[in-house]
Amino acid sequence: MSPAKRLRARMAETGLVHIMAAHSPLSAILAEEAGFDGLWASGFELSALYGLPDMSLISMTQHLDMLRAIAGRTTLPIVADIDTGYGNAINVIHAVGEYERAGTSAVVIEDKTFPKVTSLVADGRQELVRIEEFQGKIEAAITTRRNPDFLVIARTEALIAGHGEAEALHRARAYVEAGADMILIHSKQKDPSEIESFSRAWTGSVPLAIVPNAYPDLDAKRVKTLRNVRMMIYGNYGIRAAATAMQETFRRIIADGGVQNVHKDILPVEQIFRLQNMYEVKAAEARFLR
Ligand code: SPV
Ligand code: MG
Repeated sequence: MSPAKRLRARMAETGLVHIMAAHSPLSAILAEEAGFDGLWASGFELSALYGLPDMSLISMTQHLDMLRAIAGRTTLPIVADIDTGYGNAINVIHAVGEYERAGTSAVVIEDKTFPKVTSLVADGRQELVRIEEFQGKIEAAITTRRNPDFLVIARTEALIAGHGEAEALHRARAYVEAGADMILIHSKQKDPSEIESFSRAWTGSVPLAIVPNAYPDLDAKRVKTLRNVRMMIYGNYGIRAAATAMQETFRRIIADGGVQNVHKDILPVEQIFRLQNMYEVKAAEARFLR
């Protein structure tokens, strides 16, 4: 079964899949071990990994290189955040071909103009493309995919851009008409009311995906009371967790004048060997090096 088919099956079976952001193969391995249903190849996380803002500065090639490395070290389905699709519908055709060949199970394309600005920043320049233009991008993605199980998820930034629920619903319906398999509805409001209201008002034929970055109170239990949400994407939790741990450890090393205290609070190197597949490689050495 293809990873895309597995992702669809898991969504049907559990009613809600949990997709963790991954910015590297190591973070993907840890997400798989923790029990997530899939990975989010997040633009925000990869940008942050490079020390850059999430503003279309990371190229498609950089994102694909990391995604291929991730796909090589995990069995989880990957949902790729392809931002605006790197340009117009022609860029989308190229991108979807590349992402599907790289082993992706789904792409999320958002209806902002290129170059985009990250959604959650205060006073971000949030401009949306015309509905017809974005419908063309969705249709281009649907036409390009080879595996019919590959999901094309249309993300509307209407709430992020301050256009309100009616416009968000109008856009989402138009994107379903164009063939989208799911709608990702995003919000930067600190409480979940905007997302809960949208979800209750949604009568479209496809399910919703959400990214509870700004409104952390919306947990899985609460999401399940909403009728339509089938995918929760933990959009920046991998890089924030990694940065928190590194910041704390690095500060302690400076404060302590050495690693004598921190060493017992971080993973022992044997655990890193395990995550690196060192022990399997050693077994192969014993078998094949003559
Ligand atoms: C990402 O993780 O890149 C996302 C989610 O698109 S957010 O940063 O909240 O827009
Ligand atoms: Mg993104």
